[in-house]
Amino acid sequence: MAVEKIGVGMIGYKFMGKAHSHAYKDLSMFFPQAIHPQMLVICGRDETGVKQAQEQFGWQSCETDWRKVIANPDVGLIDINAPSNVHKEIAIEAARAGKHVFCEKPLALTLADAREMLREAQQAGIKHMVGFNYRFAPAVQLARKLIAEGRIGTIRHFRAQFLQDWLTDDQFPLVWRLQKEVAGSGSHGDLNAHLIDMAHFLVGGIEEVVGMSETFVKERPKPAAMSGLSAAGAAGGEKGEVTVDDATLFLARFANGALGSFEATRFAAGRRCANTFEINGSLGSLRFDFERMNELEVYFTSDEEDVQGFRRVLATDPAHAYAEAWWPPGHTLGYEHTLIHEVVELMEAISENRQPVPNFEDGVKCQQVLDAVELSVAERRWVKVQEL
Ligand code: SOE
Repeated sequence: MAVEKIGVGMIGYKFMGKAHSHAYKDLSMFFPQAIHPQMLVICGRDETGVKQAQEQFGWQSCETDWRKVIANPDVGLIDINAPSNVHKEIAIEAARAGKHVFCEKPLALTLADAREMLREAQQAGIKHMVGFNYRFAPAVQLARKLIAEGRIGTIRHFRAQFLQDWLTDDQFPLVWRLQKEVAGSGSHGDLNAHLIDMAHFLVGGIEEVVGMSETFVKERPKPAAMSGLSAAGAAGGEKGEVTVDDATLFLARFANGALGSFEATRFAAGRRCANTFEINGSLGSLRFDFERMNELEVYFTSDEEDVQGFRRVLATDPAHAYAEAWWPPGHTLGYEHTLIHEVVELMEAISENRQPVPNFEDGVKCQQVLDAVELSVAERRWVKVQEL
């Protein structure tokens, strides 16, 4: 049977644009049965920048007007990885045109916007996906399987951190990620969003939260040009206000009785992408650290007393998710593979005519917790997620 194809139009071409492009490019080599994405058109506002990305990433053409990408009859899937403030408008227009949508996280700037995106996507009957890529690390899939099989018993604690350090220099420029009207929030929407999704995936729904937040450096040099995480472009001289959080911490109570703690910061000197969780259950514990993403640390109370302790499982054997598509056991995977697995899920969902997971519903659930924490910070109180 001939493998199906789908034309992709991608809006955005920086860090995530490169990561998504790489996923579309490699997918068919390792997952030949999945629908083959055709990299038709990449879109960005800066003509020179997007042209360069087109050539470097391997797209057939480039465009500066996203509406033309949506209108292209050969495009069946719109991939949105531009800054968060444009997600909503593009996603809704794509859905109305009957195109499937793969949108980066956080889904929107606010819960109201995220709900509108979900509503429109459902009305249009398209497939929709949100980019919580860390779910797709085989070690995280293993954690989910062990929990589902009851191997660590009743979950008592979920303890998660996403620590970065790219803002420790107070001369780092005021990039779009530090502007509320473009990014929605700072470390909260960028990093806690991943932790919240991980908590939903592994533990379940969150009932109530209480949080605290800080912006340590309140003004930064305006960049010469918009840049992503790169410090290049600092113009020197004029400063502007940082309007998002540098760090946001919160506590949570899960519907199943478990307790959670979450910490997101861009000020953890020495921590580059320390996305970690530890889960303690009545029969054991699990620990994951993205910087060692092929490993899951496991502890089982049922082990003989004289050998009890955490042990390291390398999630690269045929028993582990996605492993057979890749290399022989022990040949490890990297960040980019989480994005390839994400796209595999999207392609399988399209061919099986079901919604991919995580989809806009998961994006809305995440946004609900994000907004509940912001309300808690503003009003200095516990907030029930259902209030929103
Ligand atoms: C920057 O803080 C960032 O690239 C996030 O935007 C990503 O979602 C996360 O995966 C890594 O850090």
